[in-house]
Amino acid sequence: MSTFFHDIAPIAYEGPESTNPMAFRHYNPDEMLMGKRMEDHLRFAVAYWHSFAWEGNDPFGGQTFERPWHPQDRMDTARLKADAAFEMFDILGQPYFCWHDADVRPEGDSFAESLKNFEEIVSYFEEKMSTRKIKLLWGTANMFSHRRWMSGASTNPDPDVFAYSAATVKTCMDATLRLGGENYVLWGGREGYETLLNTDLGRELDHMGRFLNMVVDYKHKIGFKGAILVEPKPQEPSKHQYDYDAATCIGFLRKYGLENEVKLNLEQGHAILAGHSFEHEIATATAEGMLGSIDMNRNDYQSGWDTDQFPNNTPEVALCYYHILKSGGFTTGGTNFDAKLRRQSLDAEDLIAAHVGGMDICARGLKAAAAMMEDGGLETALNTRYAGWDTPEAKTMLASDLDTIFTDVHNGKISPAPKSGRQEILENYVNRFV
Ligand code: XUL
Ligand code: CO
Repeated sequence: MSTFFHDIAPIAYEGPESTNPMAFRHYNPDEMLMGKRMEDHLRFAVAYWHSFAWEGNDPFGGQTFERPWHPQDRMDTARLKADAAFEMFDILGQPYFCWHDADVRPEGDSFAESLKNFEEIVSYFEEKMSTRKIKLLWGTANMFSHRRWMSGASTNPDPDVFAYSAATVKTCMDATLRLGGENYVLWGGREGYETLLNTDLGRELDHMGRFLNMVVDYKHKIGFKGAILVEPKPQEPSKHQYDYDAATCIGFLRKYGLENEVKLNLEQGHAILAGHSFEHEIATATAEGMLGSIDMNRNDYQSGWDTDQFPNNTPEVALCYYHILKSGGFTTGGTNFDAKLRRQSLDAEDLIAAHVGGMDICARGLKAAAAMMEDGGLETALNTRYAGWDTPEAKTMLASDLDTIFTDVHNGKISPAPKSGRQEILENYVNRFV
């Protein structure tokens, strides 16, 4: 049995005055907000890949972490890794976790051997989950790390890779169903291109649409009741990713008839890479009823790449949860920490502290968001700003035509009077809560 975190006790809520770095100061699972437990609002998940599979490498250097489960190419170390993961889940007490197939099992010499390894670990998870409350938020397939995926998965110019991708996703959906997962995620790792000189963009998009339809058909075939989610990201690893942002994904889903079957898993860092704020992405998805889940992290604002840091900015997080609460909150989705330590943060304690801090920041943001919802100040300001549209005249105008509108404007019946957007007043309002 792993004792990777041997001297770290389960993290308890001690309240905002606590100075204990290994305690929650805001995350209090049973605290009621807007009639619902905090744990049920946030639905935290730990990401297996960043916390247990990533070894600390960056483009300039290799592994910095030395864990007892390294190297990760054997089944005994895969089990040790699972032991450490569940040990951390027990310490944090978060309700969910997430994985890619490649995070949890060693790659075999053949598809069949990789699958055998995977199924053995899924059984090991099943055993561990049977004595705990921890659940699977989502499973997904890593179709971007191995060299076979270098030109994409479902968008690969080689039909054999499309087939390998389809078979891989089938196995990951089966495992997600087996573990009672509440969602299945597809992030288009290398579904994009480097240069149009060698890329038939239209054909690749059609293949991706067909692939996603196969995924949805299979979901219904096996009776998976969870949600299928796609995760937008504008670049990295491909220079041009097809799932650029929420709006691009929504357009794609509509084109391929999937708008009622697939929702979005939105990630803070990906929003930043796309030149958006996280709340923009969330509001875009909720406006279409397509918000599924979120990957919570933070990108460095200077670096310009996907730094996947743990969240540490309460005002940003508060606005994200404000839009989530406004849309009615999560259903199958939750808050997955798609976040990794800095590569100098070597210790087991760093891994726990990172999650404790992230969970606390999200709890603080949620409390601020719930307070703003209950106060209703932003909603009142919004209603006031758009009040003109509630008048019978505006409704009639909207249902009329250019000629009629022209007449009313031309004869002076309609004459716009500019009004303040009150941005600073609203920013000051938000600052009262965060
Ligand atoms: C990559 C990313 C992935 C997905 C799952 O940037 O966010 O970890 O969340 O494949
Ligand atoms: Co992600």
